[in-house]
Amino acid sequence: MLIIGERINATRKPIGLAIEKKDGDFIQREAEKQVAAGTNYLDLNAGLHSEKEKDDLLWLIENVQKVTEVPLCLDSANPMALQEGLKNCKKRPMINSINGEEKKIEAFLSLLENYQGEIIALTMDDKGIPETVEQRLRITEKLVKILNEKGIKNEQIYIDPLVQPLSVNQKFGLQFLEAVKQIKATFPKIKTTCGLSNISFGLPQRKAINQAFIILAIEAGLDSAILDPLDKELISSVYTGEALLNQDEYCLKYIKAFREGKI
Ligand code: THG
Repeated sequence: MLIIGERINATRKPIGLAIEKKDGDFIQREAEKQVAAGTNYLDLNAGLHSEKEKDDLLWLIENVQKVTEVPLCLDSANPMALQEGLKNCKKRPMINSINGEEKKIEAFLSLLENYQGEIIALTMDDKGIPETVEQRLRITEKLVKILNEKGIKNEQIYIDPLVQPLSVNQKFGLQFLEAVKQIKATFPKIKTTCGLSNISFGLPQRKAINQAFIILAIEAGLDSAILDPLDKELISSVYTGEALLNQDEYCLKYIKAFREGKI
């Protein structure tokens, strides 16, 4: 399971404030803590609607790269911000994300000329997030076709079938898991990811739900998740889930994580 650390996200109050005050030390510490916890990528999200998003994203990139070489995951819906961000990453970052919206897709695709890195594609289009697993699969097929035409290989693609809150609809958990299974069965080389904690939004004891959901998602074939790597019990769920589901030969990753104090 590839872990993408979610904590540097402007929608979190302390991060929003640090960006506003240009408190680079705070951002650097958030990066270091997640790296120490074993994150494979660091998600950087500079905020949704701000016209400063591009500059703020560049500032985040600059600060994080001062303290770590862990690759970045540029989390933006703004093609200009992503384009400038890509130019300023020392290591090839992951792009988070593109989706099937017709008006936007051309701008995103022009970013991808000769792009060798990984890219997250959301299963949504002009009609928003689809209601059924079937529609998610149709959007996946469309996105894969468009990306392949741009020279992006299936191995570079992470499909995000979009986790929605269980508090809104009791079927949303199962629907996500089913979407992961079908996407993996249809496109064996394609990987899947998600923003895990969306599942528990609006319910008490969110961490308990996140911890259970990640195990079910690993069983469904989820390859990666955007999550809080400082949630030690959640990380324990990742390692126990992988060991129990034959994704950890001789339980070596589990034992190593224990020895390193990660679980
Ligand atoms: N898919 C993809 N990218 C994504 C998402 C997704 N990026 C953003 C988001 N969803 C995943 N990242 C976060 C980052 C922080 C928090 C949740 C998801 C977070 N949430 C607490 C809350 O919602 O209450 C806030 C608690 C706090 O302030 O610490 O922190 O789905 N591809």
